Parts: sequence; structure tokens; C-alpha cells
Amino acid sequence: MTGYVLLESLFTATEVERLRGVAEQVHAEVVSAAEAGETDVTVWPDGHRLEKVRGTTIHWEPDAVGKAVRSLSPVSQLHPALDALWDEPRLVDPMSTLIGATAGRFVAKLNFKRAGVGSEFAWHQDFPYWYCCAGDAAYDIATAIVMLDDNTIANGAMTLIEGSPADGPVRRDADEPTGLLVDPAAVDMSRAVTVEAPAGSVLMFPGLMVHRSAPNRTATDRRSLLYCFQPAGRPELSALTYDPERLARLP
Ligand SMILES: O=C(O)CCC(=O)C(=O)O
Repeated sequence: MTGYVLLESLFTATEVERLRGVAEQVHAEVVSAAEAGETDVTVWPDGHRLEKVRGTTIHWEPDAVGKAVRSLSPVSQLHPALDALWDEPRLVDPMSTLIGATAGRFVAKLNFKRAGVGSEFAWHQDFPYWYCCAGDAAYDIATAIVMLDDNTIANGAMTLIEGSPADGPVRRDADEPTGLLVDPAAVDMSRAVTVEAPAGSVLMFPGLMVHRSAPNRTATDRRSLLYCFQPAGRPELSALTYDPERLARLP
């Protein structure tokens, strides 16, 4: 049991080209609003800078020379083509199978691993992030990553620990300031698999999947849409409050 599903080339080249255009349009609109100063800035304990603007949060690349966006979340409300993906049967049907219920919205994110500056996502499970907001409902949340560019080892394709969802919440790194990342010593590298796939492919996994991705050292961007689904009818992430004290209940 790998714990993940890879649907290669689920979206056509034409569909992917359109989604790339939408992603860049949304990026440009949000960044220009940020440059116009319409924001509310938070600096996380790890030094990462988050800026709220136009109903989304820009997570800036921590070390890029010049400013580069690492992610925008939530994002699907910013363009009808992104909103439509919540009802796309090619996503909803397999996600419903994965979570064992009709899949509804939790949150959608747009990740940019820009050429040369896209940084690492360290070992983590999405689960603690969701647990701080949704409590035990976080066990039922799973993510579908729509790859907008080819994913290769060189541009920081995702590495997953096969079967890790069955192990439950994994010990977190006590020396890491956010308290959200997995202790690298607790990662069973013998089960690591890096998922290379062409643009238009979709990778689905539950929130308990242990995963990371490496920096993008290539000359081209690697962009992804991440749609996090949960059983339909539950509150979306935007309606919940982040309570870091919940972390004390996790390993
Ligand atoms: O896009 C990636 O490479 C990693 C994404 C990820 O792990 C996340 O956003 O939680």
C-alpha cells in the first residue's frame, strides 16, 4: 500500500497551458496589490514572511535575491477557472475514493518553485497544519497536486515516504521553530520515492503522508496547484481559527 495515487497526464496540454496562464495572471494581480501596499504582514517563527492581500496570503521565498512568491493560499476564489476545479470530476471522483466520502472543499493553494530560487519544502505532514485548525477532522483531508510543469528530480519533484499515512502523526522536530515539521531522524528513507511526472499529471495523498521537495536548481519554473479536499459539508479552512496549542496533543 503506497498511500498515494498518481494520475499521469490527467489534464491535456491545452488545459495545462490555460491553467499556467491563469496562475501567472493571479500572481501578477496579487503581487501588484502587495506592491501597492494593500497588505497585512506576519513573520513566522522560522523567519518566513507572510503577507495577506486581496483575500489570499503570499508566502514569500525566504532566501531569494529580489522578491519571489513561494505560494498563494487560499487561491481558488481569485479566478473562475481555479474555482471550477473544485467540481472537476477527474479530481473529485478519485479524491472521493481516497477520503471515503464525497469530496468537498477545504483549501486550494498555488505553489511556485521559480527557476533557480524555488526553495526546499522540508520533511512534513500536512496533517499538523490542518489539525491546528480543524482538530480531528484533519484526519479526513487529502491533497491533489495538479502539476503545471513537468516534475523532475532537478526541479524539486515531490519525494514521498510510501505507506507513511498508515503510521499516523509522526514525531516532529523539537529544534525547528514552527513546531510543524517532521523530525528528519523519524523519516524512513528506505521507503522514499521521488515522483517524476509530466505536466498535467495529478498526485493525490492524505494529510498524513510524509513528504518533502527539493529546491528548483533548473532554469525553468515548476508551478503546482494544490487542492485539499475533505468530506463535503464541513467548514473550509478560511472559516476556521489556527490554534497552535493543539500541537501539544501530537507527537
Ligand atoms: O510543491 C511542493 O513541492 C511541495 C508542496 C508541499 O509540500 C506543501 O505545499 O505542503
